[in-house]
Amino acid sequence: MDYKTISEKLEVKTYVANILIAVNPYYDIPKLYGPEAIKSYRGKSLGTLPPHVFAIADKAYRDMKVLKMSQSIIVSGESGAGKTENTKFVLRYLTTTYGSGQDIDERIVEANPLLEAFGNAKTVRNNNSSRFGKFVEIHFNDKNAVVGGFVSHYLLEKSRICMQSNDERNYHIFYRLCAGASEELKKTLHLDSPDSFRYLNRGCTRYFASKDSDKQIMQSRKSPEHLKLGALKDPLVDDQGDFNRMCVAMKKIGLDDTEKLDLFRVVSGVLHLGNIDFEETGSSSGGCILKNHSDQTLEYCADLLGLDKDDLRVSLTTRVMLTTAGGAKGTVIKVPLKVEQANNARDALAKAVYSRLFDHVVKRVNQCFPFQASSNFIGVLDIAGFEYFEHNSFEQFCINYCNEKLQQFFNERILKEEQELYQKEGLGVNEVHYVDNQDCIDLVESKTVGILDILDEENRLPQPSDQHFALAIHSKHKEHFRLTVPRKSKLAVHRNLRDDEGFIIRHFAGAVCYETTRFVEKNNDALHMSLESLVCESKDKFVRQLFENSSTIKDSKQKAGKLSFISVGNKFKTQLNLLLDKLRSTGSSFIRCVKPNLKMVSHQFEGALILSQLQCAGMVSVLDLMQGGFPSRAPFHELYNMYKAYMPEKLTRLNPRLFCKALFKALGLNDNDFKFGLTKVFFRPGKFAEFDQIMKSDPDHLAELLKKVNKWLL
Ligand code: AOV
Ligand code: MG
Repeated sequence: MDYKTISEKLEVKTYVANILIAVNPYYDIPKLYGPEAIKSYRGKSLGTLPPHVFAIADKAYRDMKVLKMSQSIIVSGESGAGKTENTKFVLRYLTTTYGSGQDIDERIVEANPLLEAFGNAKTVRNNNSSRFGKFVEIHFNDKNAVVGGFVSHYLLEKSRICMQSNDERNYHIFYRLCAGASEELKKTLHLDSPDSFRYLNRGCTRYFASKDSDKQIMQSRKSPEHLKLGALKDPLVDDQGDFNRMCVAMKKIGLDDTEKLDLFRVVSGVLHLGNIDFEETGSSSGGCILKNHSDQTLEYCADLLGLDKDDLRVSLTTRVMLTTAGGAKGTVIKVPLKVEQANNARDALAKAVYSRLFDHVVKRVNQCFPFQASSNFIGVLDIAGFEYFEHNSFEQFCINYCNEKLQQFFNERILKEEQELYQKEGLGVNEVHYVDNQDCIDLVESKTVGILDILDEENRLPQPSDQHFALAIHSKHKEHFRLTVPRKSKLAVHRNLRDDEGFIIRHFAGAVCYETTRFVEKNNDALHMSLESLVCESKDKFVRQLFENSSTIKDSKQKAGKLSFISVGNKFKTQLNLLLDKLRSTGSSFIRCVKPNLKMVSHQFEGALILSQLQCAGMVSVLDLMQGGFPSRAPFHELYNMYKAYMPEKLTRLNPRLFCKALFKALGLNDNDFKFGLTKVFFRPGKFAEFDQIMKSDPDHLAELLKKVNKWLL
């Protein structure tokens, strides 16, 4: 079939084995997801009704109930493919169908608008792109009714807080607050024209990597349209309406006005912080001072974050150092910062405050659906898929490492286990070859020699550098099959990079060239000591709480002078391994989301684009296996137990396997549709549902059929 025919035939969703492939339709189909649809999928076996995310959700629920085991649903796909929307459908389905009928059900659904306000942004790939990963658990009690929820979050993209690429925006909350706040609130928060905020009016700028220096230079690319609209207003996004919807959601999950104001105050504080400008003092000490016009901004920012404005000024323009010279060892002195360093300090503070605020939002959301006793949970993982851009940095490195781990899990679950089962059951199905990616995972996460540890080691050096880090990787892994130098790239943009500017990893989904500029900086979550102590001692209780568990501040005496280090990469590794342990302890289902076109429009299917996504998702190897495989199965004894009650007495003494053989013969099933293993019967795709249908038909009919079994046996 050519692509055109495929796209004409392609419906929104289809299954490969028990994996749902969901194509983003890019238009609302209320009937497909409405209350009627939700009702119709309740309790139905996979395959009885058209493929649907509700069918996967229901399967997870039934598996949880029957197997008494927690379940996970892993939703993957590239940016804009529909992961977040499908995740929301799963949550809505489960809370509507199996909820307790109390506030908790609604709260699990209504937590999303709040999380999205603080963690989503408009990008060129998706107007509502999640810039963090999440695993949402719905917990059930021993009667299998919803009792609560829990959200874990991963890797919020921090660079976006201070800078956005061309045509992209900062987090929604900033624009929503500017557009939706009442006049009074705007006055309290000193919110002026949103275009006047540095952190918001840069969505029309673009970074170009400079060839002759590692520095990135910024070039303004304001389009006339953009100037007219201003950075605040995006024609595709309704900030004011979204603000109101967000406030309703906040209320529903139980946030009171004080808490709401706390959030808005810190958001505004970050905006004002971004507007502080520095200039050289011109003195021999080489330091910098705040530009004249920044005084008012400094005051606003200090006021909103509960800081002393002079302390803030000093902390932004100097750094605490520990002298070792002239016998005065251990004396703390203040070293003036250059303009560029002060800019970095300001941005680092903004990122720290905002990311702590996001942590708080997640924590607060978790408090709104607490649970005491949980028997099992169904977790839904919504995390960015494999990414490959022209320029790839630390963020892509982390995301792709995560996808290697998830791919391994997918392989383990779907391919390895399937193959092993066929062998064990003696089905005689051909062996399927798939690439084991453990070597790639080791390259990233092994102790000492793994890239993450090499990076940490670099961060701990007195003078860490991105170049030294890149060279260290190449020298440690000269012969590694998965790793190579940029020169060997197929693409010219990468071939221009020197060995100390990047590295290429051959991922399961393709080779990606990572540019190591700013890896060292991005791997460090710690603030300069003086900034850290400043916020930790804020007069504002809320701000103080955000920084409560700050590890760096405790041993400040020893660390003064050194830039302390908190590893972003290794924290992610730890989180990820915990997540995988969790996934491995659950039963799993997979939803692979597909983006039909790059224009984000409905009814357009770009075949090559879709195919490459299916390849990246490991679907091709699954198809190979399933083509000759038997995705549904039922143990003989289960079938036997299920129908024992209908059997004449003497037959109940029969061996379950023999009974099943008789049953299938009597039902007149086609021999090609199933296979008998040692302990189970295996069905070709879709055939289990047919069988299930027959068995679930009316009792008289079933009795008729069982009589036939009887006859055949005798
Ligand atoms: P993503 O989560 O996979 O991207 P989303 O779930 O945000 O993608 O989907 C992107 C957009 O596609 C949504 O805002 C909707 O407009 C549309 N869409 C997706 N699924 C459906 C559907 N089932 N029906 C109607 N419209 C849909 V990212 O978070 O960027 O990786 O970081
Ligand atoms: Mg998303």
